[in-house]
Amino acid sequence: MSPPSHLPGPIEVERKFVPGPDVEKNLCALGAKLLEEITFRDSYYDSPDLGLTLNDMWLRRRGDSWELKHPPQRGARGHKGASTQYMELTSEDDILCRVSEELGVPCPLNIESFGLNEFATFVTRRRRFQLPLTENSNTKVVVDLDEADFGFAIGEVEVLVKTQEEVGNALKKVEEICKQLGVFRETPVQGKVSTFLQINRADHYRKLLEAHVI
Ligand code: V4E
Repeated sequence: MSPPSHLPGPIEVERKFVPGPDVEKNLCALGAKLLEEITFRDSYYDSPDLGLTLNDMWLRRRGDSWELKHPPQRGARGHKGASTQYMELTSEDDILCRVSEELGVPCPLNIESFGLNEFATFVTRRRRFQLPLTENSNTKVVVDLDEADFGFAIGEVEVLVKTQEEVGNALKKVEEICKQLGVFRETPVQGKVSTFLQINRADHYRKLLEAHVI
């Protein structure tokens, strides 16, 4: 048997949900604890020909930090059914390398030098809950309840794993928690960025739909 393939960063396995009126009561019933309440601005960037997002690469500035979300396997999409799996790079050097590779340009000294355009910017108020570990499962599960400043609310259940081999179990876990919270749906739920684009940048949104990125 081949050894597990270790990756440079964790894989975020997530499932989004529409937060109904009972979600907080159900979180409480499952023993969830409020970990933090934070507010942050995300600004997303792409090249003029949309060379990042059309390949499912999401470069953002969250507060003062750069972050890049991309599918764990090259050429693949990060969404499978209604769940998603993305790796997140937070080191500026790693982001520079990955973005320059994707855009087919030499690696500049800093991200600003790519000359990218901001295509979405919004503020999110996030309440993050953590579910207790149980006797049967020591998987850490986090639930975020987000409210964006353009009048959009979304929830997500998230498990972080280190290897591709762990993704299958993580997918089962997020589904199970969505069911326990009474928010499970078979069909994908659109997130903040997609909704922002649908409202504000219909052309970009249409291109992403046509490329099966969203
Ligand atoms: C990956 C992605 C986008 C980037 C934003 O990712 P998202 O998880 O929606 O944002 P957020 O604020 O919850 O990030 P976190 O704090 O958890 O790191 S925009 C579109 N995608 C692709 C995508 C997709 N195709 N389908 C679904 C259901 N979600 C995202």
